[in-house]
Amino acid sequence: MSSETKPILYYDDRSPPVRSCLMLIKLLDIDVELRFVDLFKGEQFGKEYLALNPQHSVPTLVHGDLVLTDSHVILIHLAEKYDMKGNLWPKDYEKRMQVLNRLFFECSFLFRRDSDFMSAIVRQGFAHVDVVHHERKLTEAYGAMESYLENNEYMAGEQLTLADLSIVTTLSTVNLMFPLMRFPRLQRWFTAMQQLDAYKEANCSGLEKLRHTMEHIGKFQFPTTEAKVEE
Ligand SMILES: N[C@@H](CCC(=O)N[C@@H](CS)C(=O)NCC(=O)O)C(=O)O
Repeated sequence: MSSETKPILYYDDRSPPVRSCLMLIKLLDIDVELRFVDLFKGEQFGKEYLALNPQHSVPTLVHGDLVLTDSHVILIHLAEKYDMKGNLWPKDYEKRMQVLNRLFFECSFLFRRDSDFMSAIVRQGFAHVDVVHHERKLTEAYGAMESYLENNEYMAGEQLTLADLSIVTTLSTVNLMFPLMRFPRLQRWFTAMQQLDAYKEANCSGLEKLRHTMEHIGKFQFPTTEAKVEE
């Protein structure tokens, strides 16, 4: 693998894991070629894409001979290559493990629950979705994040890391439906994240597109919009 080769990111920016990668690319000003894969047209099932990523998901990053098919690994790889100061992916072992712990939380707990909810809306239409069930699952995840912030400014310590980028895009998606009122530390952290240029430039438009798509397919309206969140 040559790190001089330009990375290629296969993306659909309605996807929260994609938006985390886009935020990092903005933050580190990485020169990346972007190739759109329209999830709602089923382009992830195309033969060529499946050969690259049999999980038929976005994001996928191709960097030289390396093919990475999970946003968390992509974040780590790009930080290893381009975050020379080690701010977002700390050089200190314990701090790094803390970041990794939160990335796994996002992957296996928060995103999974968000994805279960969104998939239910797409499959069944909103009118048939057990919203109370999903609200319980997702507010439990809010509670976990509220405790992560008990002694820390950010999700994995006192500085912005990959953990915050990974979590915030999914959180912003869940927040379209379930507000953060009962979670003051999480609300404060989210408001701070919304001020980042990388958030404004790499999360807002994909989030808005997702909202439109979900409302159209699910035949309903989310109670919250990003504009309302920022008030
Ligand atoms: N753990 C993966 C999850 C990726 C994922 O599930 N992406 C969804 C969009 S949010 C997707 O591509 N779904 C299309 C499909 O499964 O066919 C990551 O973080 O990259």
